[in-house]
Amino acid sequence: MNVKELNAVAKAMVGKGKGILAADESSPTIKKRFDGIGAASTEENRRRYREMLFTAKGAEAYIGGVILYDETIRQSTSKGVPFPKYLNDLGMIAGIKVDTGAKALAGFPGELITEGLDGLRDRLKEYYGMGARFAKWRAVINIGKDIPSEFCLRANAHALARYAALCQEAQIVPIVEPEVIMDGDHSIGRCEEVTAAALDAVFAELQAHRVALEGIVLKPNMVISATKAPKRAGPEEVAKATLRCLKAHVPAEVPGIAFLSGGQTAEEATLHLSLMNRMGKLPWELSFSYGRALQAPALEAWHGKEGQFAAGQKALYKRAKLNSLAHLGKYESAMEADAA
Ligand code: 5MM
Repeated sequence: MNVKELNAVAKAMVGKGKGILAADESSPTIKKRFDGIGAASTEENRRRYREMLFTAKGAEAYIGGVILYDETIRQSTSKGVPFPKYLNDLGMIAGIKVDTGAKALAGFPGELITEGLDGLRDRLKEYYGMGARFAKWRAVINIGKDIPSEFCLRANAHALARYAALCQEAQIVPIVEPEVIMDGDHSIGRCEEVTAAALDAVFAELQAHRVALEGIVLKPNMVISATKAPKRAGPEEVAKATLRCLKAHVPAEVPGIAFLSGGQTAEEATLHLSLMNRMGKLPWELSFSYGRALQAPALEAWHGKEGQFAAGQKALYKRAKLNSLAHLGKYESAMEADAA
C-alpha cells in the first residue's frame, strides 16, 4: 500500500471547490427514480441517463470524483469511450460502489447490516484494472425506539473497516459511509448522539484494522432533525451541530469529509454545506458526495426525453457549480435564480 498516493487521490476527489457525484444507484433504486418520472428502467435508458450526467459540459471544474455502479462502470459513451476512461481523462476520478446492500441484521429487529465482503479482494482488483481509484461502502443506521443498538453500530463499523483495509491493499481509496437515516420523528439532538456513537465505532474499527486515515474519505450524514420531527432545526443550527459533532469525533488525519444529502432538498444540502465552510478553519476539506441533491433537478428536467437531454445537463451543471461554491463557503440562496 502506498499511503502517499492514496492521500493524493483522496485530496483530488475533494480538493478546493470540488466534490463527488454519487451516481451509484443499484438497479432497484434507479428503477424507483425512473418510475418517479415515468421512464422505463432499461439498460439503454440507464446508460443514456448516466451519459447525460457525465458529459455535462463544464461540470468537471466542480466534480472531482464520480461513484459508479457495477453496470455503469462497464458501459460507454455513445461514441464508445468507456465511462471510467471518459471521466478519468477529464479529471473526474472514477469510483465504484462495492457493497451489495443493507440487509436485515438477524436477531435485531429494525436494524441493518451491509453485505459485500465475500470475494471483495478479487472484485477490487478487477475494478482497479477498469480504472477505478476509489470505492464506496454504505452502512445504514436507523434511529427508532431503542435502536440503534451498540451491537449494530459495532457490526457495521467492523464491516466498513474490513472493506476499507481491502481497498487500501488494492491501492483504492475507500469512501467510508456510515449513514444515520433521517426518517422518523427524532430530534436533532438524538441525531447528534447517534452520529457521534456511529463515528466513534467506525474510527475504533478503522484503527484496529490498521487502515491509514490519510487514505480515506469519510461520507457522513449531517446532524439534522428527522423528516417528521415536531420542531425541525434551522440551517444555522444544523451547521453548528454537525461541525461540533465532526470536530469531536473525526480525527484530523482524515483528508476529506464529503456529506451525503440523505433526503434533504437540493437547496438545503447546498446551504448547509456553505454555512459550515464559513464557520472558520477546519482540519479536513468539507465537501459533498450527493446523490439526490445533485441529480434530482437533472432527472426532473430530463424526464426520460431525448429532447430534454441538454436541459438535464444544465440542471446538473447548476447544482455542481453551486455546491462547489458551498465547498468554498461562498454560496448564497439568492444565487439559485441566476446560476444556470
Ligand atoms: C446514489 O445512491 C446511492 C446508492 O443507493 P442504493 O445502494 O440504495 O441503490 C447511495 O448510497 C448514495 O451514494 C448515498 O446515500 C448518498 O446519496 P444521497 O442521495 O443521500 O445524497
